[in-house]
Amino acid sequence: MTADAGPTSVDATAGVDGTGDAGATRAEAAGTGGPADATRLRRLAVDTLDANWEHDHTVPSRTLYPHQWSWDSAFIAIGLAQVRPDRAWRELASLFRAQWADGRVPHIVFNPAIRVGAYFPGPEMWRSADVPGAPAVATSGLVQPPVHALAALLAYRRAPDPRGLAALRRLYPALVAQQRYLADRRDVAGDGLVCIVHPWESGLDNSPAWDEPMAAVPAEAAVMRAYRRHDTTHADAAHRPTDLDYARYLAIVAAYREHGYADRDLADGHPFLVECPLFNAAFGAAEHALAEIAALIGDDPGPHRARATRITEALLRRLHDPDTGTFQPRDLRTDRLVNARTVLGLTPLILPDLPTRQADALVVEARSARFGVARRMDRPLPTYDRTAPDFEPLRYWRGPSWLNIGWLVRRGLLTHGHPELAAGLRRSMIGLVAGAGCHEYFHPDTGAGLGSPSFGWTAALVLDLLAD
Ligand code: 2M8
Repeated sequence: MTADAGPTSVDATAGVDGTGDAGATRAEAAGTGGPADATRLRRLAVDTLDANWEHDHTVPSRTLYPHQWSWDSAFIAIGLAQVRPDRAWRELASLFRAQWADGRVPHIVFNPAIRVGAYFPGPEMWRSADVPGAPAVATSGLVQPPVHALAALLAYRRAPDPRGLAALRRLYPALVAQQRYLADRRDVAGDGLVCIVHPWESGLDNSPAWDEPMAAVPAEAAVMRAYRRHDTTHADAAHRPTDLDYARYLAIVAAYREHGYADRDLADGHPFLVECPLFNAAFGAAEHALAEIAALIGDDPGPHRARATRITEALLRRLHDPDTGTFQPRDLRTDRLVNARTVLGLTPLILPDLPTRQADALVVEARSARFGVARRMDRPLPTYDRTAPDFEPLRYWRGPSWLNIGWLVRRGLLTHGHPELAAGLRRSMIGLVAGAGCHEYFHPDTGAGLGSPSFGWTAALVLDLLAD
């Protein structure tokens, strides 16, 4: 049981389906009620964001994640833009203040006011202060999917005023530097795609997508006896990555840290090198967003459009699996595509220039029994093929439903002309929050809330969904 302060769940039975959709599922009915229901959900979401606000950023969760996380801040800014636009811009600005000289945006920015030991692994494990070019504040040395340019653009669209434009103008060079870091330093295979050097960089930490590459990382679960994991005191251990996962996470962190977080020669021995479809789809979507931001602030969108085209081409060339019609991560240490069919494979739908044939195949995959996207969804979108024998409905990114992923897939469905499926997914996601509150993730069969009960991006993205 988690112990976050803040609002608890809304009454799951209170929603009445105002659209008259006979046969709507319980979760859908709870979320598609009339205006009173939407008002209550909005209140819950705003209260959650307010409770998690911490001087210049929003913590994902007061207990489990008491610092600032990179892609969380991006999703959170999208929701904040609607209700507290000033905070949306402060959220992004504080994250980018911690950008390293090489352009990397660290995946965690540690709040020095939080007691040592409140999160594991903390600053003592990362030792960013030892690295030239790291900011004054302690950070991790990893990155997360670059959804920030898209977030900044969408935040501006929700609050298109002169302050927003000024904020966009200030952020633009930092967003460009973030992309340049990824393009110049992380293209380990020289194929135009970004390589992630740790599963934490994917954001889907223990996804079955990483089982094959992680199996090659030498580590023993017993190593964890020397440490105190903080997550399992706030969340059920059965819902979290295992000790063996953590032993491997730490081994990969140590390897990168000992290398001074330098990205040259990674191919010679770094233990985890993977090209992830979601990370690279975000990388391409960022160039599309930067093109629009450039146009808004009077800069040249052309180079961004050209880069976006090249990224989509590289994704098609390197990560598209013609046998399944979906996108799969590529393990650069074996140069093979990973087999597990996870929701990562659907996310290139967010690329507007994905060709129709491949986009259609992704929609077929999304509608299959594996993921169950439908006009009327009877269960939430899972993060992993629900027909797989190792599908785990409770364990973090190995099955449960997450709002940020559903939000991205819905965006992709809208982009590629599937408004009815997008509407079904939207209703299902709103229904999850109406039924269980702003939880971190949800049981993919029952919709029960799991993880932190007061989670930042769930609150922010439900606000965004309600506004559409
Ligand atoms: C989770 O990851 C952190 C490590 O970065 C953790 O488990 O401690 C993931 O869900 C990640 O996607 C997310 O950004 C982070 C904070 O919400 O938590």
